[in-house]
Amino acid sequence: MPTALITGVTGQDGSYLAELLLARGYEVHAIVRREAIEDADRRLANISHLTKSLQLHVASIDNHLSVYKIIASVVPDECYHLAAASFVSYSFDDEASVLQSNFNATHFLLTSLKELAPHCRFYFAGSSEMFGHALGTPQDESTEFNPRSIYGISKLAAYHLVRNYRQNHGMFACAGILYNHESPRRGFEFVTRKITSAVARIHLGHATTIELGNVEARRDWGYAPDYVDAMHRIMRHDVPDDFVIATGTLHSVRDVLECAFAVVGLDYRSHLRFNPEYFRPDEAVTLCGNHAKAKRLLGWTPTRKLEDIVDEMVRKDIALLGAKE
Ligand code: F7E
Repeated sequence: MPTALITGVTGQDGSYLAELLLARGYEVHAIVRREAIEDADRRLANISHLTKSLQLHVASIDNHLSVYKIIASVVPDECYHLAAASFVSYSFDDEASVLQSNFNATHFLLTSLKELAPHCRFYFAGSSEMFGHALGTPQDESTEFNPRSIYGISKLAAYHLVRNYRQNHGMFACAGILYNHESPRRGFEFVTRKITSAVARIHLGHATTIELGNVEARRDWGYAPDYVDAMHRIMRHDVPDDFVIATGTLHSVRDVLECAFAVVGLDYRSHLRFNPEYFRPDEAVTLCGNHAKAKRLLGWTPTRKLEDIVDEMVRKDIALLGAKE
């Protein structure tokens, strides 16, 4: 039975990945923070149905010694590094912590694996934000990186580290360059979930409005379970390599609003308020990915349209809120 180690298991992607690996016969270990264990109802919600099947290790991946000890005891065959400060902010307040957690943790994992489990395959969760002010569209694996946010810079720095471990240390280290991907397990701070949870509140009479930033902003939105499947395909490919995972289709935040409110028969225009606090000034360039390489070499294609993803999210949010009433 192969052994996998996941960081970021409590998040959207980590929880779907844990399900996928368990279903495929893996022994699955995961690193979780003490704070998550102490606030299990809220912070382990995405994996509450899996906790009996998972082997959880309580530690912070910001601590090199903790990471080293866990790798020494698990000796994984595959390591999926999904944990990250993942909210894209253009404020300078949290620069140090974003840089630190996104770069250092990747380094601690790679260096420990190199010493203790050099056979282990390593997956790094790269992001379309690494393309930033992209120099071409749609972007593919040969597009030059030009990050515009500290998040993008931190991911790009860690990505270069991953490539270095592959090229200079011979490790099976690879990266998925993932575009936005959504599901009912998405964090509430991201725009799709912010919208679908607001629709649920409005529908059930708990709220009347939603405040957003730029509703003309466009994104290449896919379905999180598809993207997790891509991660596994990347890891099972013959050679370590990097892949763009995207749908190649753009939609605006306004499209998401329209789809989400339509599920409950409402017109978003009666409920939308603009709040400049959520407006990101530096978004002139729209990112759209070309997944041709993943299709050709991994047989991967996206399976869901945005309207179906949003429909599932709204219905789940209504059920969740309804159950609390
Ligand atoms: O923003 C616009 C906002 O926060 C999407 C992460 O997974 O994908 C994600 O990052 C768009 C942006 O995701 C609001 O300006 C308008 O254009 O859902 P988001 P993101 O920043 O694209 C990338 C690929 C990652 O790697 C990240 O980890 O929506 N927008 N009004 C708003 N966004 C938010 N959050 N809130 C608003 O009120």
